[in-house]
Amino acid sequence: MNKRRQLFRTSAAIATAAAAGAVSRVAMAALPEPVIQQSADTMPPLEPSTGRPYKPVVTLNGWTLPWRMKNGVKEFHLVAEPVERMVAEDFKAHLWGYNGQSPGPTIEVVEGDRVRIFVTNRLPEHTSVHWHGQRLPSGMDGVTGLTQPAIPAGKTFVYEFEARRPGTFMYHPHGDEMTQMAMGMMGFWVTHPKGKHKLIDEVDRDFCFLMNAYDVEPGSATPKIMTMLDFNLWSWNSRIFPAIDPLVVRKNDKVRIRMGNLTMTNHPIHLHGHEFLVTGTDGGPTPKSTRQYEVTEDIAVGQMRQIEFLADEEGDWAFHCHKSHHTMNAMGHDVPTMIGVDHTGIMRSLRDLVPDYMAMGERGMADMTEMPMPLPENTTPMMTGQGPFGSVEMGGMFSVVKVRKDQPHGDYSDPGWFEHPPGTIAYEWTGETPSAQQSPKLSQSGSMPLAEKPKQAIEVRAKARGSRRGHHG
Ligand SMILES: [Cu+2]
Repeated sequence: MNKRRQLFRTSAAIATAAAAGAVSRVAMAALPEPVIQQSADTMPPLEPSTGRPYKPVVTLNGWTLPWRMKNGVKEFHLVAEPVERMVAEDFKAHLWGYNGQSPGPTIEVVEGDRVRIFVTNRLPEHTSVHWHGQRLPSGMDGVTGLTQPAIPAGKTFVYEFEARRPGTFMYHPHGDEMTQMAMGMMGFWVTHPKGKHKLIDEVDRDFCFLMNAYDVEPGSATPKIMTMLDFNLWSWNSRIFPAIDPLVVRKNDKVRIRMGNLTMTNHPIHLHGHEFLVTGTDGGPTPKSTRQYEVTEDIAVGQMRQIEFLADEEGDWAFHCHKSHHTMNAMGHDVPTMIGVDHTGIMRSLRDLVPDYMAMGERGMADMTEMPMPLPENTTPMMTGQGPFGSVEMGGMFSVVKVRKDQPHGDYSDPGWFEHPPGTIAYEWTGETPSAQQSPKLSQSGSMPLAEKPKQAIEVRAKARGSRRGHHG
């Protein structure tokens, strides 16, 4: 038994003792023992051992909550609590979550299942759980003040309903939501169809993750909860690339990816090398007549989407949010654009004042990935991720769909980088290059960046190397 679980058990035991023996051991056994997850790794699918059969999902950098059957009811135990989440290697965030991680565990049930969820509140304030998108009795909808009293700190509430329609859902608090969701409280829910469903195909791999966003000052660990739009960490399941696991599939696998958006903005999610169908939305499976092939699907705030494709092209395929600022990490917002600004003169005078001064971004921001700049404790570089050809220059909401012909069925382990067949990689032209004809309009107007005088004085802020990350200038 791990330390954390031991602690929980001990505190549960103390709580029992404090109630002057009112709660017997038998009563304690009335609750399923909470299962706590220590790892931020992608856990293998949890094959159902009881209840109706289904093909389980794989939660990216996450896991599925085990349950127990009690008199035909599927019982789960969620524990809302402060957690330490590894958002990236060497970057720990102090979040709130469920059962040891943020997001909480995925809950998987089958259409028609009777579900009972015990929610124990170990947060310093009250909470509730809203089962986003489900058909259920109004009093089970989890809206603090409207459909139930809040779950006070230290108390356990019980939710019970039938999972009436199959599809992709989420759960999150509905009480002090701004704080609790900014702190990472959310989880995924999948209701599998009972038997064959004419709109829900069987797939070989079924992935899911939530989109979330945090504002964590470089060097600190707790998100700023008042931030409304200017987040600096755009994450999938509270992980940022390159710490988001790849989606590993076997060539010709039929693949489903389920996503939910609990950030404050929309995310156009883009897949390379394949076309997909949107097979499910908030309302469940889409009618087949409405499906069209896409390579990008915009997912609005509070929405869930399912996409499906046949992975018939081998390779390492980028899969990411198409808002380019969402594939960045720990970014400062007040960095001026320096492209085309010649620092040469000013560099000399600035180096007299600040010996370590570095000019940033005069050729674009790609230099950032190669800059050996010391970072403060507990943060992560802005654009990283080493690929086989150098830096991927990405962070945030980015992963790789790895399609391999020799990936064993049901094996999710990382096969490494794709070995491209000879003659299939973009290559450098080494012959003659005819001198480019410059557009007459451009040369007349003299609008090349370096030739243009800035209309306003450009403010250049100098900071010594090793100063707080994200404020380069
Ligand atoms: Cu995005």
